[in-house]
Amino acid sequence: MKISAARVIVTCPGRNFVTLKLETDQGVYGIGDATLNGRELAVVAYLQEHVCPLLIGRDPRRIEDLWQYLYRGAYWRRGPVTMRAIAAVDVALWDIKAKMAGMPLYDLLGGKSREGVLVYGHANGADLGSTVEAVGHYLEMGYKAVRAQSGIPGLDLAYGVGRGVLHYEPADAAMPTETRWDTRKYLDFIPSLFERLRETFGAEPALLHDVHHRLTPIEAARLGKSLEPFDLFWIEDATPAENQDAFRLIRQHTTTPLAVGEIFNTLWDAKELIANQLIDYIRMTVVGSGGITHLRRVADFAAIHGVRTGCHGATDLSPVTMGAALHFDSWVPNFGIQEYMRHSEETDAVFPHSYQFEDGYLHPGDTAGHGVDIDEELAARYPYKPAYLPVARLQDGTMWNW
Ligand code: GCO
Ligand code: MG
Repeated sequence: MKISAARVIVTCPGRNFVTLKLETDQGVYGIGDATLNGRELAVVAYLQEHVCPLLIGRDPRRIEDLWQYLYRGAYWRRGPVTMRAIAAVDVALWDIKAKMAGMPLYDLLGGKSREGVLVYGHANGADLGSTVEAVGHYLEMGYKAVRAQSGIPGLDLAYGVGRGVLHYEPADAAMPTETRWDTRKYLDFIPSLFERLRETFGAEPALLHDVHHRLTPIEAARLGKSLEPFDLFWIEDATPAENQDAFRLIRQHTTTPLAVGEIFNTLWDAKELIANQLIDYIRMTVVGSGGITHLRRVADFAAIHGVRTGCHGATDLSPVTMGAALHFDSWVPNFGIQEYMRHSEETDAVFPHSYQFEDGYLHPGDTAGHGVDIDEELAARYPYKPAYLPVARLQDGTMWNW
């Protein structure tokens, strides 16, 4: 059996997605997501110029060997561009293998460990009142876990606050939108939001919050401490994690669970965090971290240190990643939760899929493979459109972390 074609498909049904399609001489094909939000064409070039030519004629059944070939063989390891390219190949190969076996991917991984995949939705509002309303809306839809982000009094354009009720799309401009940040205003406001959410909705719903790398370790420690009475499921990306040791300080001060990892690319980015039990949830997912082959290694390493998974699932992760992640989530023994930011109708039409939401859980479906396809004719109607993520500056203009 041989790979006969490797094609990169770029489409923008409301936002940009990069998809790799691998065809074989036996008719069966597989697809993988390679989207890197705001830097999409770097991965397109990496794949088209440097990876696709290497794949033609190779045996698609040798997933592990191909992974090692692309990782070790490039000499230049790791990083968001390389690991997304490898992930796209890997996910497409797992798709092919599962289709050949006539099994849903979760069966090939070891079978289901649970009946459904617990997901959290994104509630946001321009102020406290509208955020409370938005959380109520998600609970009415059946969600059991909701992430709450709100506009901060005195600040325009807070992270995570969208323009519609169900859809939040940060990569919204041809040049990066400039936002302003003020840590004190934020730290003063956020506990009152979660206090109100608990008063309104009681103890039952799981509540989450994304700090989006904005705080220093000691500020993050203070936030975690001040949120303890409201029993959060997690706070995410409380401080940047290039220095993994930074989490030690946060951990010493608070029992609020910590999640991190959506921008990590390999186990090495998380090794100290996991081995020292400085976090509770690892947020890496298939597209950012070298595909299923690498992610399951991360999960196994996390399992022996009592860390659970919480895969990233924002809209810039295409339905192909969502499908593959749901098979992974269905199998992985140390599953925690899955993020689920709904895609637009246009995106869902370009990527027909078998996964479904029901009563707070997502189900991957029983189609052979990962259960997500691409309608290439429809995809061709939405040409690539440059779109950047915003940037953040402090009130005096100093560059900060968005
Ligand atoms: C999340 C993320 C996203 C990112 C986005 C960047 O937790 O879902 O923080 O909102 O900002 O994926 O491309
Ligand atoms: Mg996040």
